[in-house]
Amino acid sequence: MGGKSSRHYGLTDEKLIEYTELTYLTRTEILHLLKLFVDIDDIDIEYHRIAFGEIISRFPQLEHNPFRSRIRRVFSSKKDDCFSFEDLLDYASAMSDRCPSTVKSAWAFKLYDFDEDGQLGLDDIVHVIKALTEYRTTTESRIDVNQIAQIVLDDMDIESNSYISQSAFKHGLEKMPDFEHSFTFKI
Ligand SMILES: [Ca+2]
Repeated sequence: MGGKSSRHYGLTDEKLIEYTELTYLTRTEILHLLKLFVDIDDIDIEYHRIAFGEIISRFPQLEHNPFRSRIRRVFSSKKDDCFSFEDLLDYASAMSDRCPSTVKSAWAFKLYDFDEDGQLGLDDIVHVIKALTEYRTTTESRIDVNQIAQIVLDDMDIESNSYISQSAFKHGLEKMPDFEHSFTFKI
């Protein structure tokens, strides 16, 4: 090709501009992610995929994320435990502090839907609480997770069908000031 178009680790200027338009990330952030994503020359950035374990080693801020196994699953476009560069951008964009809370809550809903049936039920909430309490290590040693999950569900089950709907979930998150802070990925 050659020509005037400059390339950044295999990414054309046009593609870079497209990514700034399609994500909540700045050009600088995208280039920083690209630099960490690319390990060798001459890869095809559009098709190159990196094992999630390798992603964690390059982005250690993910290592202690209690939802890392769900992130690996939900943001992997091929569900193969690997990330393409665009998968990484999708994740970083969702976690950006410029990402609106409606978009964040939609991603959070997917992350918390452990059994992937498109709804948040009691089992999902149990998983969420377990993930969050693992994160906090030593507080009350014996908490009845099922009981807490049931209370959360009862509180947010607006349609009385034993599930938390997308809109009730979004509404519930708005009442949690910590949510947006915890749902971030500092680049
Ligand atoms: Ca579910």
